[in-house]
Amino acid sequence: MSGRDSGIVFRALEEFRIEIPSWGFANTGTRFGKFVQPGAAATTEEKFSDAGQVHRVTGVCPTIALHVLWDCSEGTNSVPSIVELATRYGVRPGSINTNLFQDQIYKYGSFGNPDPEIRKHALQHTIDSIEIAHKLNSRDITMWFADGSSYPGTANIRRRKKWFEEALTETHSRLYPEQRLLVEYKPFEPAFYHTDIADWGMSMHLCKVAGSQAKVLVDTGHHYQSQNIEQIVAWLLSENMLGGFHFNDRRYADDDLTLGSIDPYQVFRIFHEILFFEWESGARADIAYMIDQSHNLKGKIEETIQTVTMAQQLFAKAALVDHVALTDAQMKCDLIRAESLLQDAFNTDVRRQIQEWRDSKGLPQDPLKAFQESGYLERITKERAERNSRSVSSYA
Ligand code: RM4
Ligand code: MN
Ligand code: MN
Repeated sequence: MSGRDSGIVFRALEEFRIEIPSWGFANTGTRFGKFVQPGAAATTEEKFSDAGQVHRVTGVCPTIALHVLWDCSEGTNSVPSIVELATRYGVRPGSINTNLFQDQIYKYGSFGNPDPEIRKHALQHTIDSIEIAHKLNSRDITMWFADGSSYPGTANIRRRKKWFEEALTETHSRLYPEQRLLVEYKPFEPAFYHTDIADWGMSMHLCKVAGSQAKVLVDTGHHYQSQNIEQIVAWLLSENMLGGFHFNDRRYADDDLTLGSIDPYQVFRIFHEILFFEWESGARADIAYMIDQSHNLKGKIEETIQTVTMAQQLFAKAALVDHVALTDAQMKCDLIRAESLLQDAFNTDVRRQIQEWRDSKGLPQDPLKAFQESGYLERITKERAERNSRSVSSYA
């Protein structure tokens, strides 16, 4: 690798950070049942502890995303204990995720529910989440809605849109000045006929109605098959409406597989659009990189480390694209040269430079190996196995 390229990889790694989800360490499954892992985390403390291990060996995951109902069961009263966990395990709370999909009252929706009392209840949960975020010094409040309908004719789509506009505007008015509201979209599931925020256009519309601190959150698994996600990213960037990502990979739908396990070139193309935009505009895009995966089968901590190191590699590769040459080739419609510039960058092996960067930071060259040799997994497996074996995994 040339000196120019090594320098670029180093600089890219200096700026790259990615947030890990607390729920990535807990037992998860499919709608047919949960698969229990003996070492899975069941408490917020265990999630912080596991996240701390990922940060310890990678050095690039200083924050953990929290899900309000799962991690802050006592609302704002949970704040002191979370602050304590953050200090103890060396990872700060990151984005705060509202939960408007789990409680029975949300069977027919939250912000889109025809019942004004339920809409009010959902709004109160959101306001509480903003307060929790503020007390934890978390900037981003992330909202994903399961709202929608499963049979034609059963919901008034336009009215529900209006209720969303109202509730998100109210939510936005409660934000603290430094906070952001990130609004996620998803085409289907759990609703199978219409979903209230089904795509980036709907999310962007609602964000624009709500106010300037609201931005779109792109979950890479939340698109139809073969949709061009990097084009969506480019459009959102040019509209200053891209707030962040939930990274994961997919083969069929919202599969929540390991990032880059199916289509690493797509993640590379997404990073390329961001870095190309930054080069062209001369400004850093204010984007939260987050992981949102469901580690059903592979060891959760190991899979998280695998994801983080893959993200680093793809980001570093994307940084290698020669923007001056690419612009020139694009303007001259030199298709072969333009495409080759992307392919050459993607095909560059950056692993050696990443190891050198880790070395320079006093981090293990091989984070996965360092974790596997640490004895941590054996220890938590011993500590948690008995309890986890008693956890309910079936719906019967
Ligand atoms: C959803 C969505 C949200 C996440 C939940 C658990 O599919 O991706 O971001 O909070 O799952
Ligand atoms: Mn998500
Ligand atoms: Mn999802």
